[in-house]
Amino acid sequence: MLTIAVSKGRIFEEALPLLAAAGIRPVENPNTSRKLILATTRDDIRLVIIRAADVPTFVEYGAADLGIAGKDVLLEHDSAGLYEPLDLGIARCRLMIAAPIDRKLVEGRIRVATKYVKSTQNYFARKGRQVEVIKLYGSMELAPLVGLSDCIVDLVDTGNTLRANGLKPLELIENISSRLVVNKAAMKMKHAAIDELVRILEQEARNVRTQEN
Ligand code: PRT
Ligand code: MG
Repeated sequence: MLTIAVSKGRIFEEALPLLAAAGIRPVENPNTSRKLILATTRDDIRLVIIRAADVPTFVEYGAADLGIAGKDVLLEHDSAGLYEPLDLGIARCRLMIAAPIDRKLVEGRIRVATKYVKSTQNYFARKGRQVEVIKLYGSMELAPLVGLSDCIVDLVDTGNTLRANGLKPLELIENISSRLVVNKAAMKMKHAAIDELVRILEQEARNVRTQEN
């Protein structure tokens, strides 16, 4: 039995066609079912439905053999305990610095509000810039509007959320997409099954990319 950890919402939706290529179709819809363990049309594969930020933890500890997680989440997690064999190319967005339209980023020490503390610290450290990082769990866009911070670091897709709050993107930190992650022990113990799945997902992710271009 292989257990795959996924989060509801955009990752689940975009992973469905990839999983279907491997014959994996959940027998229930996690958006309507309250079940956290979903059987699939393959009796050797089940899905566990967890919060996006918890996927690396479940996989690292072997509670799931595989998982699908955003690169943003993986960058915040110490991923020494995981293999990351595949970029699935789904749930794409950009990790960016953003600030109010009418404000320039001042020289010197600035305050940055974000959920992505590690990525933010690493980015500004690479630039040799002193910043004070303020950890938030959501609604980052609000922080510069009420004087909590000078700017934010957040994920941007269409840019609508920034625009709606009078913010503009300033700098790209990282292009983000979702990755397949694998538990290190499972990779050894269940090598044949995992290897086969990785190959199919890789091929299907490539097909999707070709269709897009
Ligand atoms: O929502 P929940 O609190 O349960 O957890 P989560 O926010 O971690 O999960 P979810 O499902 O919202 O996001 C899962 C993953 O999708 C993230 O880890 C990213 O890798 C990826 N992803 C892709 C995104 C976006 N695009 C995205 N646009 N995650 C979040 N957003 C948010 C962003 O934070 C901002 O609030 O959408 C808003 C910006 O979108 P635009 O289109 O207005 O620019
Ligand atoms: Mg969300």
